[in-house]
Formats: sequence, C-alpha cells, structure tokens
Amino acid sequence: MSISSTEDLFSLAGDGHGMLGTNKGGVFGRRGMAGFGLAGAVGLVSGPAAGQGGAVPGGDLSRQPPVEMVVELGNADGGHVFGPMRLRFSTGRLYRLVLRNPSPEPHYFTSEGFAASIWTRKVQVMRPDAAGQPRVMAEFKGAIREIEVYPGCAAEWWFVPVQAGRFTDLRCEVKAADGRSHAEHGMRGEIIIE
Ligand SMILES: [Cu+2]
Repeated sequence: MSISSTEDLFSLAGDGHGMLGTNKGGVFGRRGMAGFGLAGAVGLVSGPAAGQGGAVPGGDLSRQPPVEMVVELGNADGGHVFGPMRLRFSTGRLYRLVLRNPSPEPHYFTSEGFAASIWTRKVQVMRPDAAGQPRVMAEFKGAIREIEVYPGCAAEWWFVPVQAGRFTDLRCEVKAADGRSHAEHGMRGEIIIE
C-alpha cells in the first residue's frame, strides 16, 4: 500500500473502537485528527490514571500503566499551533505523550526545561499498518531533548517527570515561508509539572 499524502495516512484508520486507552486505532483512529481538539486531549488527562486516586506510585515507576495524552503539532489547515497549548503532568507518573502531526509541514516539540525535568523511558515511532492499526516502527531509549514529527506521522514519548516546574519554552522553531519561525507565528505552549 502506498501512502501519498497526510490525508491518506490518517484515513488508513483503525476499526473504530478503542481510541486511546487501547492500542487499537489509538494513534491513527478512524475519527482521524478532527475528533481530537483540545477537548479530546484534556479528556485524556482525566482518563484511566485519574482513577488511581493521586497517590504516588511506588516500586518500579517505569513499569506503571501510562497516562495517555495527545498533543497535535500544527493542524490540517496549516496552522502553527500546539493543541492543546498547555500541558500538565505530575511527578512520579509514567506518561505516554502522543505527538501527532496532522499538518502538511514538519514540527518540533521543543522545551529544554521540560526535557531536563523528566526521565525518558523510550520514544516510539509509529506508523499504521495495512489494516490501519498503529505499529511501532522503532524505539529509542536514553535522554531525549526534542522531537520532530513529520507530516502525517506520530511519535510517542514515554517518560516520568521527576522535577516540578513551569516551563514556558515549549515551541517549534521550524522556519515558515516568510522567514519567521513557527514559534513566532504562535506555535508556543506551556508545560507544568507539579
Ligand atoms: Cu512547527
């Protein structure tokens, strides 16, 4: 199967059940990008892990069930935005941060303050298979400073925040056609770790 455009890639959708919270259709689900605006991502924050009562996990922190969050880098209309623009994490929890790029351009997820305050378990590069199910193409382990996601693709950043802070340096420094960066066009955000 050949994939000729972003639209094609995301239309290779899953079977419609299981958006996030399962692996089926999670990253490239049938609803595609449209269903995942701010509301969708915020809903994920209060997903399964919220039921854990806020207690700090003990034991091996890298092996707890991950809290899933989705951030869209840009949008299908070519907008230079993060969706959502504000992310909130808690120390000691394992997160699976899905960075999806539904736009026609590459985008960075860059925040030195954030990167210095987390322990990265892995980064996974995802691609839908012939049946539209997301498959892991590669895993990277070790400290990660920033991630660039190409049009129509997704990456998952698995990490445990270890230090609290408020970081306003989330941005994308890719240069737009007018010579200004996406950040200068408004592609900035804030990350809070508490
Ligand atoms: Cu960008």
